[in-house]
Amino acid sequence: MSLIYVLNGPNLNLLGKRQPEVYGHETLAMVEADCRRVAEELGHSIRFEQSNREYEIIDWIHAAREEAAGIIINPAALTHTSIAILDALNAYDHPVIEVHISNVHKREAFRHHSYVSLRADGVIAGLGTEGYQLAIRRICTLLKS
Ligand code: CA2
Repeated sequence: MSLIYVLNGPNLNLLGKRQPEVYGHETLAMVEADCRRVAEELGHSIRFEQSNREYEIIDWIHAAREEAAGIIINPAALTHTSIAILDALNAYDHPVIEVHISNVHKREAFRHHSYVSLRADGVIAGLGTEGYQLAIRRICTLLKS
């Protein structure tokens, strides 16, 4: 059994509470429950975290170096700004999947660039919160091969 980290950036604690037309009706707690169920079905476990603080996300990526067989990350707005998160992920040796609930490419131009995509092994955008479950399935496939 491997541990997979699922990390979420700023404001994602508001999921399901505001802007359902963009981000859907599921809360982050529901996303966590879905991720846990899918990971357990596939014989793995998850650590699921959210923070509004960039340094905390960086600290979790550092902890993942020792503990996690893969990282799924929705860095939220830090996707478009954080070289520090990119640097932390570049020091991580296992699979990384970047997830966005909305289709960032259909939105404002400033959301079209992602620092994290320079490191990610795969990127999922616009599939709603289901993207998290698909990312877990993909990490599990990569762990088998
Ligand atoms: O589509 C995504 O998952 C994003 O990562 C979400 C970020 C946004 O800055 C990215 O460009 C795309 C925003 C997360 C804020 O989440 C909220 C959820 C509900 C209500 C308000 C904010």
